[in-house]
Amino acid sequence: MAETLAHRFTEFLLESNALKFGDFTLKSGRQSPYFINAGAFDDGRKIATLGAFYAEKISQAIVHNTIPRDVDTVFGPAYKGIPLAVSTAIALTARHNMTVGYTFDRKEKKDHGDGGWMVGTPLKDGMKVLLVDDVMTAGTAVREVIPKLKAEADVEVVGLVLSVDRMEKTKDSDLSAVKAVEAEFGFPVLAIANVREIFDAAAKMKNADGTPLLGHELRQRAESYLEQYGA
Ligand code: OMP
Repeated sequence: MAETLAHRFTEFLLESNALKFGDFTLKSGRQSPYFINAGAFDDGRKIATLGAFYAEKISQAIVHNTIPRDVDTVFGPAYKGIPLAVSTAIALTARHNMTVGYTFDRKEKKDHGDGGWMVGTPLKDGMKVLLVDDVMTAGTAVREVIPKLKAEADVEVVGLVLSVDRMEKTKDSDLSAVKAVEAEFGFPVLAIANVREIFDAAAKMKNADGTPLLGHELRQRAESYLEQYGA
C-alpha cells in the first residue's frame, strides 16, 4: 500500500535533519523537546522535493474543493517563505499543470528602482493569493503578514499551506493556533503533516542497526509536551 503524504514527509524531514530533538526555546517562549527547522532544506534536491510536497498537498486540496484551482500567486513571507513560494510555484507548474505566480515581501521597503514592498507577481485587487509558510506554533508569523498583503491590494487570501502544524493551543484558549487563524481570517489552513502524524510515522521507523528511530524517552518527552500545550 502506498504510504500517506504525512508518512513520506516524515521520512523526508528525518533524512534532511529538519526534525531535531533536544531543548528548544520557541518564538512563543515555550520550551519544546523537538523543533522543525525548514532551514535544513538547503540544497537544490531538498528544496525541489519540499516544493513538490507543498504542490501535492495543494493539488489534493483542490480536488477536495478546499482551495480553488484558479490561484493567481503563491505568497511566501520573508525570509523562510521565499524559497517555499518559489519551489511550490515551480512544482505546481511542472507537476500539476497549474500556471501560478510567486510573490514575497521585503523586510524593508525599497524606494528606488522597481521599489515597494513586494517581489515577484505584483498583487492586484481581486487576486486569489495562496499563502505558504513553514511551521505554525502560535500563528504570530501569519498575523504579521496579512495586514501587509491587504495594504498592497484588495486580494483574496484563499488558504495557507504549512509544512508542519505543531497542533498547539493558543495562549488564551483551548483552540489550536491553526483553528484560531481559520476562525479569525476565514480561510483554510492545511499542513503537509501535523506533529502527531509525524511522531506516529517516526515510531514505525528503524535505524540501520534495527533499533527504533524514536526511542521511548523521546516519545515520552514529546507526549508530555503535547499534554501541556497540545490542542
Ligand atoms: P508562530 O509564528 O508562533 O506560529 O511560530 C512559528 C515560527 O516559529 C516558524 O515560522 C519558525 O520561524 C519558528 N519555529 C520553527 O521554525 N520550528 C518549530 O518547530 C517551532 C518554531 C517556533 O518558534 O515556534
